[in-house]
Amino acid sequence: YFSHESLGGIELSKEEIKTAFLEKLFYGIGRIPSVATTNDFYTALALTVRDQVFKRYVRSLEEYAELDSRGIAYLSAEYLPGPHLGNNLLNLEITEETREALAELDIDLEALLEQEVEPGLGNGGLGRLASCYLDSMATLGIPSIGYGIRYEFGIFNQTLKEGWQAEVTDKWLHYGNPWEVVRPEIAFEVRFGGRTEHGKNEDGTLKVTWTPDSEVKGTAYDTPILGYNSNGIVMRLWKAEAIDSFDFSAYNMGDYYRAVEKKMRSENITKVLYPNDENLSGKELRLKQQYFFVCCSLQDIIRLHLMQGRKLNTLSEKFSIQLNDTHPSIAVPELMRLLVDEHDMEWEEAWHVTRHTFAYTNHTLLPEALEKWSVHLLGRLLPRHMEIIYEINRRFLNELREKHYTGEQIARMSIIDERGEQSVRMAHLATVGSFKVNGVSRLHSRLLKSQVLNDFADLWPSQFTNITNGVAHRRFLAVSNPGLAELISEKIGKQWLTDLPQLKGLEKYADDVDFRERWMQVKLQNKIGLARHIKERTGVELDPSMLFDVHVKRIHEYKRQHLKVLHILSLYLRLKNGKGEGISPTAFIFGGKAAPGYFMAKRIIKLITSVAELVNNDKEVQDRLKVVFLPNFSVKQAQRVYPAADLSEQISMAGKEASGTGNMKFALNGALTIGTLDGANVEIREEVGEENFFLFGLNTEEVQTKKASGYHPYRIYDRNEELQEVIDFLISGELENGNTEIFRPVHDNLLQQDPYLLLEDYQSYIEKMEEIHEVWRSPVKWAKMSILNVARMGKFSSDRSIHEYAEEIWKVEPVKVQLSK
Ligand code: 26W
Repeated sequence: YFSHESLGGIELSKEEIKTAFLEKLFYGIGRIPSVATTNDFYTALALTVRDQVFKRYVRSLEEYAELDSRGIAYLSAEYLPGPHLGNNLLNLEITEETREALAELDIDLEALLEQEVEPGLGNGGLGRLASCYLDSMATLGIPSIGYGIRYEFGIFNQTLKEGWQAEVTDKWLHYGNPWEVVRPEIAFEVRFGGRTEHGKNEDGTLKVTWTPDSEVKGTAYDTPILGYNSNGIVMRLWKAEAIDSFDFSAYNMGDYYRAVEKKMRSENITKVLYPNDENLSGKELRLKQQYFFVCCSLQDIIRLHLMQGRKLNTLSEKFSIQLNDTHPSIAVPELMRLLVDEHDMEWEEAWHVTRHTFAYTNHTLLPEALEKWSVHLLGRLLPRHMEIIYEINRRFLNELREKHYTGEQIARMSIIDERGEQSVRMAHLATVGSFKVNGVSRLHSRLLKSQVLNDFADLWPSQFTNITNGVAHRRFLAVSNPGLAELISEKIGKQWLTDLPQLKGLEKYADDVDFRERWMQVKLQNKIGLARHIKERTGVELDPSMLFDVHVKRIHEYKRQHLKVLHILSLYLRLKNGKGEGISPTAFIFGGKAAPGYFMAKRIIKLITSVAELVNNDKEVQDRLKVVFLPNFSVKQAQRVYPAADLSEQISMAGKEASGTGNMKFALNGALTIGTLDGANVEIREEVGEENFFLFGLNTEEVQTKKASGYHPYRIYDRNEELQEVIDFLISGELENGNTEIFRPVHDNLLQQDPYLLLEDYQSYIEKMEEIHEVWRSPVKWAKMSILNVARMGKFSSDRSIHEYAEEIWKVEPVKVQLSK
């Protein structure tokens, strides 16, 4: 079954899969079927599939090396790959053969898929986007490596305790990880602290030596990422370890325990992912993580470059390095250090190389999420880098002075923020050190240019561009919604798997009665599946014929989960007051994690679970409203949720959500959207047609005008009776056994500041929801809108995004590997 002919072109028969699987079970993990556990079976299958994945990956590597092609390094502190097995089966096109092979052994493929623990190496949108991009880079044949951190503990597992979020550590490696291979020979040293000395070389040129006070080693762990019926690339994650000399040095052995302690301290660097998706001020370990993975990655890139027999001054001709937000932006001074200090390049030449190598993607406009590191901390941890940053800044500010910038402008644009404690503005560093800067949706890129980085956009207009985000539609439609995928392929063929705009071909079936019925039948089956899952996890029983109204994403005030809560309470009170005629039976489904230290976000989770308790236990509203908070939202959960959603909630305050990608996954699975003109919602609405999108609320300009002219939430409350009732209800005690204080912080925040304009947008939201409930009562209309949404989502594949990065930013040609070679 490993015949050489099958190298590349993989056509595995059911029999071959069965044989390979049994051999892996026996020789790979020492088990026979009669005593094997589900995890044994899962691991054996994963290993079987991994062999095939490696064949393709090795084949691609050969091809890339032979062609000496331009390559891309994607630097991201976060990845959320989701479960690998199902996606790899799809990419190898052996899902059905595998299912049958296992069935003959009395093993259910679904149970094995369920067994996989996903690597939760990210917080949310940014990490998932990185993984979607690796999928598309592999599929398109872009020679690339995704570099990151192999956190031992990923994002915490969320459980609920009396309705509050509780965090449990994520031991994702406990059962082993069959998808990765360690590369002990690919390891680099990373240094911290100490001091620098400025001396002279023999030829009189300046020579800086950095004497660190600690060192660690980063070792590569590789996970191959396969494209659909095509190439493979690698996700290379670094794990921190003690450097070898600790183990051998006689000095340390004399003080054995101190040496071991040091070893343990080294390993701390990659111990845990910070579970924050906003500010993280002053966390030294976080800066260490960032530098650690950047340092290893750049050394690896230079190794690969030199290995091909090239000179370092041609680095930018052979590599583009994409910075996923500012998290890896310490790469700018690090590359300068490597070139100037370690490879004796002149500053000007090194700067030319650096500035032609990096490109920077910004993912947020929120001021609290823009990274800043205090000069004190950065200077202590990375003294040489601090010097280099000062030098970069000195030269940059001189350039501005030559252009007659005012003192005020210069202070605003400086990489060093001199207000209060001196700090390094990482977005400025990344912008100055890159040849391109992009936002992640049209609106976001416009705001980036006109607000956050406006001075830079004026200075270097052609440096700024937009690449609207996209999603891996194979994972989020083909793998996770097989019913819909099959129905689609039956009508328009399978081309959409690599060419999403082909979905357009579905438009003509929107008026086909039979097709509409089958369409809604698939949705119903998915809802039955999700309802079963929710019953198991939460005990709440949902009637699948209800409208499934879903709000899943990280919990954040700007995302306004609490606006949804206000809506639910308004419906509840209407029903209690006998005014519920217009209400269609609805199941409200929430999911999402809150940063452990984010007080308001955690309070919002408690609010949701309290409302759920109240509503679900009230006989009077029994078959009209249900509310669930599905704990531990993750890629795996997401793959169950999107296919079962009728309505997608994308209700952030306009101007705050950079793009959103959940919005795309919902619409791709036939959910209709209620949303504001924020992030990529704008473009989704443009694509699907305004008549197929439920719009509400202020737009970005209106938000800004409202705020500038003085916003008084109390006045809105004062004039809206129903809103009053809802807001008062928060502190009535009815939500929490007479406890009137528990939701007072939410109540007071809304009445006093309401920074995200919930009260302002409330009425518009409520009215749009009434319209939605009316449309829901017309299944024909709903089905048509749903079909048209899917048919018009072609733009939002990450294949399109990556194609744009390749053409506009990276200037890299795809290399399609011949599978049948
Ligand atoms: C400092 C800690 C930290 C960690 C992560 C700060 C900020 C982040 C990210 C910027 C949070 C994030 O995931 N941003 C999301 O990125 C997505 C991909 O571009 C966008 O679709 C979302 O709108 C954006 O919120």
